[in-house]
Amino acid sequence: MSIVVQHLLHKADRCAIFSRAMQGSSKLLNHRPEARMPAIKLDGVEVRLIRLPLIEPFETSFGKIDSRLIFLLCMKADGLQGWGEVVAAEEPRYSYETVRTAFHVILDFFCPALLTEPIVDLDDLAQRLAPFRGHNMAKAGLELAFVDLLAQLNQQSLSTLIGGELKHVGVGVSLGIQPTVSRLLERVEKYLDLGYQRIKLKIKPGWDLDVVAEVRRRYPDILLSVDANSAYTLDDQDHLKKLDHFNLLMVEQPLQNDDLVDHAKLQKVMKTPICLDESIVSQRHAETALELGSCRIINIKVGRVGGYSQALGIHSLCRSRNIPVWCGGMLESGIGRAHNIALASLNGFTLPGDISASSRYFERDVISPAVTVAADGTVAVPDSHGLGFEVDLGFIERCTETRVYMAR
Ligand code: OSB
Ligand code: MG
Repeated sequence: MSIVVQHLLHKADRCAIFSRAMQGSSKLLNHRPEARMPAIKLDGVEVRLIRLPLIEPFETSFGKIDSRLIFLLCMKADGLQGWGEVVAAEEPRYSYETVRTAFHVILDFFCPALLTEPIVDLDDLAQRLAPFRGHNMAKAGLELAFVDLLAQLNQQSLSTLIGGELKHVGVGVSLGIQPTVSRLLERVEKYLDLGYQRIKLKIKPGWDLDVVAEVRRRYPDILLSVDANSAYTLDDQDHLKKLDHFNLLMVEQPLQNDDLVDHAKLQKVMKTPICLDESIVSQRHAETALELGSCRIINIKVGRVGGYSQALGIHSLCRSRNIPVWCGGMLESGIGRAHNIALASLNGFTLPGDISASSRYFERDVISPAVTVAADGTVAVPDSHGLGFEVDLGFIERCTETRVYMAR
């Protein structure tokens, strides 16, 4: 096993993460199920960190960001390159994972577990990462890259490979907290004019009922939802119940990020469907949430749940229980977004996803063509092999702050 680290843009604070020598692969991880098809022997995995400025700052109940440090993964095998993205942020606010924790676990543990022996299928990959607790976003990045490889090897689109049937997916926009209500109303108008099917407003204490009332007054009939990113507790239930006046499609993650029980209590007293985001980190959590009645809708993010293997399971579970699901977003680059589009093409994704046009996030995207939203608020599901978009390597190369290549 060899590793090459390149610091392209030197900064003192970035060096710490490279200071440790690579560990050898663990003997515990060599379990492999019976081969059913030719296994894929990875030549290596490349990690790149690239910084993309956001077109406008994005503010939620946990803070404001004006750029994304995008974590790209490229798996190489059989002369092909499979691309994935780790959606972790720089700070552990939405989740405990960060770009640095993902970098650490991928290079020190996950890659060694995958490079030692050929990978039979997605299940095999998931099984080899399963002994490592948590770090779902890091695991998902590898699953995405692997699924892109599989799709190319099978000469299928990502959507076809995972069983997607929709040719166009409905999309909405997630609008951050704005400096003023009038700024927010401008944003709402802009995205409605562009055709987006649903508007989601980020809320927090002090930016909630009045703001939602104003948007609803201006737009009595639009699909409107709110996302609190865990900014309240059950003590706020009387306040949260007032959201029932606004005919919202859902209220997303009102309570603590790791809670299921209080959400069930809240759902009992609220008419508006609760949608869980942060609280659903695996299929098991989804099963428990449905059992307890913690929500009536689930937002599926491949990153949050650890990749396609869990996301597909949650989708099937929800379909069998008539629970609508939709595809969440993490301000991904086009690579992560291409995977989101594929996921959202599954039949159970009946509500518009947080899948916006590339131009909603970045001046320039890492794929071409850029993702666009049609006037009817849909994004076309590509049918060419793999991601369905060209990866713009020249642009990626120019934006790369750190590149690491780990070879078998
Ligand atoms: O809670 O859905 C969320 C972005 C980063 C972290 C959490 C969330 C979000 C969004 C943005 O709402 C969705 C998008 O990518 O457009
Ligand atoms: Mg959310």
